[in-house]
Amino acid sequence: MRNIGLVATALVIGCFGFSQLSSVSAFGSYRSQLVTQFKLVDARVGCQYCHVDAGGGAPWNAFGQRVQNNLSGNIAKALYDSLADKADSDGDGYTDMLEVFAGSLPGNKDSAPLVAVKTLEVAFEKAGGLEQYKP
Ligand SMILES: [Ca+2]
Repeated sequence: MRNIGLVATALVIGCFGFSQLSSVSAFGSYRSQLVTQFKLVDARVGCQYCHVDAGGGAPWNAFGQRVQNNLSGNIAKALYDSLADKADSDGDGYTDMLEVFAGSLPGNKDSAPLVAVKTLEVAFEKAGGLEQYKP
């Protein structure tokens, strides 16, 4: 009897572990797409690019909410559409596309580019503008 209980417990833990792994993998693929599509430095991109907490999960920051609102099954399109909105999600004076280009966080008002908006806009357009982030 005791062995049956152990086997059942192992199965429950195994299934739970598997579902957690699947969940992590899905979010990991979103992160990979973000890093690749936005030409970011992989090691510098944490969960707080889109989430409020460093560990991810709910809640999402203003930029993460924008991506969620644009998500209809295709993360690459949702990421592009979020920049094409030309919004300043965190209200720090820089549009999300300029923040992505500069390497600051588009959903965190405490993270902003160190150069003036006009200077950054010129460099952004010279580098290819919004088209450089098209999937
Ligand atoms: Ca910001």
